[in-house]
Amino acid sequence: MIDIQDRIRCKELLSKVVTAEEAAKMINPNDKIGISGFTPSGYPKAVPLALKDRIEKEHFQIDLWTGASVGPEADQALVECGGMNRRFPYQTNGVLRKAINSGKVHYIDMHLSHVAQQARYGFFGDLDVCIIEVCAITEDGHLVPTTAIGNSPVYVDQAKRVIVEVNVSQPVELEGMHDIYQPLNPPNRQPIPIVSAGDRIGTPYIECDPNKIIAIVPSDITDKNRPFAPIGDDAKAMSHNLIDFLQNEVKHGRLPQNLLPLQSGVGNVANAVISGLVDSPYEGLSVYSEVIQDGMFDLIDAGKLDVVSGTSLSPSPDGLKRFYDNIKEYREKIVLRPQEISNNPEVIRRLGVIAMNTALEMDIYGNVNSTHVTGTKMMNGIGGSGDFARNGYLSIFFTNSIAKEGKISCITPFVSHVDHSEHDVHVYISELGVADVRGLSPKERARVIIDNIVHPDYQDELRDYLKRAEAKCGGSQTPHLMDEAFDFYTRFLETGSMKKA
Ligand code: 0RQ
Repeated sequence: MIDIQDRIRCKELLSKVVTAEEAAKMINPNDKIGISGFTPSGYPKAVPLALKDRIEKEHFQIDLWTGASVGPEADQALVECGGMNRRFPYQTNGVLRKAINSGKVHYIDMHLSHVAQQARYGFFGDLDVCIIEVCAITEDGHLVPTTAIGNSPVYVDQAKRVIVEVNVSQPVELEGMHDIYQPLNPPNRQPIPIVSAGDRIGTPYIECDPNKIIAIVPSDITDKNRPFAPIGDDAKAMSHNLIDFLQNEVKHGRLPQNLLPLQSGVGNVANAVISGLVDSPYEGLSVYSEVIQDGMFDLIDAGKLDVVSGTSLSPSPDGLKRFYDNIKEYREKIVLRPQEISNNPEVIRRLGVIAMNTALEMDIYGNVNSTHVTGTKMMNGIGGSGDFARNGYLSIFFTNSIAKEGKISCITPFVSHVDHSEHDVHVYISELGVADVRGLSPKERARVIIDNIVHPDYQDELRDYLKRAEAKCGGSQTPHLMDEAFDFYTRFLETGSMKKA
């Protein structure tokens, strides 16, 4: 058995050490289970795998609440055995995605900052079990998380029973990186006292009543982080466009020389854009975000980034190795927080965060779809993009002008699903240019968007749509041809391409 004795510093808890199989037996059919983990990091692995084995024999289902996406040991294994009934608030697993889009799993796609408060208020019913991955248990029985915090504090607090996975693949040097703070419920809530990105306001552990801990399970299964795609020319072009835009803001005094705290979303584009800042003139940068990806390590190594606040470390496998190898240096600059604090609207607005997220597609008036492929199929989820986009000092969305070798225009007349409305976004950036729509009316916005970020193959059709919509609707605020607004999608579904024959 894996030796975890040194990591359990509260010696009376040693008697609770059991195998993953024994812990999985303590879970009941139909239980609501809240787990640690945010982007495939910091999630429990041994117990979900043992639970899958049990479900294969006994055939029952559970509901799974997380921080954000978790790895295949939970999001894939529990789907493949037919054990997952309900899942929220965010996922990125291909097998789970398929199950959601074929009606086999109920998926609730939520703003990530909302989950803790709603769980605390009982919006989703009572939480039966929390399974949390830790790197150590303190002398008082408190829990030291690993590479992600997510919703762990509230799940530990709310669950009737707590199962702890002590993972020896996670270094004990993680201790001290976390900053746990839980707001009180209204009307007793106080201002969250974070006034700069690196402020520490809480404890380095999650408080837990040792009597609630029913099992402690040793594990050495590693986080299943995913590699990023190589940084392509389009992502490089978006990054250059961003830097040009930011330089102009600094020149006009709308941003300080070291900018304001940066937030960057998930995925290849977001990672590439952050990496691109290594070649920018900025120094003394700070990050107030949720995920910490490889690009942030690049910026730290280049001496350009002073502090990074997030709720999870979500690097590629190479990036994780780089972090572990240099943990002593990186930990000085990184603060990990619960997601209700990393994504908190009050703090984001106070700090003046520059919010940078990625769209699947958007429309000529600036509404953004981040989640639904051609309006119906769930991709990942809104994640924290709404928390940051709505509350940022500057809200920027990136999109490629086209997808699927040009068969899809990522800018259409009327977006097929709205996650971020025209009211939430200030600037749109594609590989072709920047559409800065601050202070513009919808018709002005549409022209700036079509002229600057739409692919030439689709510009004429969108210009023609706008012209005819304006003619038909007179001077109306937001002209549309309702019978044609979704033609791009019907054409794509019928012919496999949005291009006119
Ligand atoms: O498809 O995977 O088959 O190649 O979408 O596209 O260009 O690789 O972009 O990895 O940056 O992901 C919006 C999904 C972008 C992500 C999204 C296809 C494209 C490709 C991926 P393939 P790229 P990225 C806080 C922030 C929501 C959550 C969020 C996301 C695949 O950024 O999930 O922002 N965001 N959280 O071909 C059909 C279109 C398309 C399209 C691209 N218009 N129609 N398919 N694709 N445009 C973090 C958290 O909350 C944790």
